[in-house]
Formats: sequence, C-alpha cells, structure tokens
Amino acid sequence: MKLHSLIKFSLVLCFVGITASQGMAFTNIGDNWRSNYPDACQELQDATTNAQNCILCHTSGFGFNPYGDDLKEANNDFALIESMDSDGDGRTNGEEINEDCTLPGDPISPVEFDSWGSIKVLFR
Ligand SMILES: [Ca+2]
Repeated sequence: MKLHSLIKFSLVLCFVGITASQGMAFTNIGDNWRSNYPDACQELQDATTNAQNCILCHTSGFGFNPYGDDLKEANNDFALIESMDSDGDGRTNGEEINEDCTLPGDPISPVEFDSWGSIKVLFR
C-alpha cells in the first residue's frame, strides 16, 4: 500500500515538473522574442505574453499558427525566418514585425488591433 502511494506521488511530481518546465520554456521564447525585437510595436510585444494568449505564435493553447510552426522548425531562430512570409499575406515576417505592426502568423491581422498598424495595412 505504501509503495502504491509512493508511485502515485512520484508520478504527480513528474507531471508537475514537466508542466512547469514547458511553461518556463514557453515564457522564455516570449522573453527572447521581445529581447530580439525591442523596437517592435507594443501590440506585438503584448502578443508574446500569456495575457494575450501568446497569439504571436499560437492559435489556442499549445497549437501553433504558421509563424509559430516556422519558428519551431527553425529551432526558435528568429532571424532565420524573417525573410519568410509565414502567413502568406505578401509581407515577410520581418516586415510585419519591424514595419507593419501586424501578426506574422495571421494573414488577416491587424483586424484585432486598434492601432496605427491597422491604418497602415489599408494603404499597402
Ligand atoms: Ca506575412
């Protein structure tokens, strides 16, 4: 009986440890992204946080949008995918991040933004 409880306790600890480490990795990618793009607009900076569901790379939960898929395939090397157009909207990821203030993994962004980026996209 004690061995059974010990095994259960160990499994719970493993689950908590794995979940915590995934959360930390998730956060570190967002931190790394913000460090790599300190001049990106505030909407994109916010899109890398849990408060905005990390919509820069994710669709929902741990699902990835096209930019997140490309970033994952590039082993989280942001520069490697800057010249790509992950969402197929005609603008490279680098242009969307550094110039447009639009989500590089969402071809219809910045519909959800109420900012200069949403005005700029009308004149492309
Ligand atoms: Ca694009």
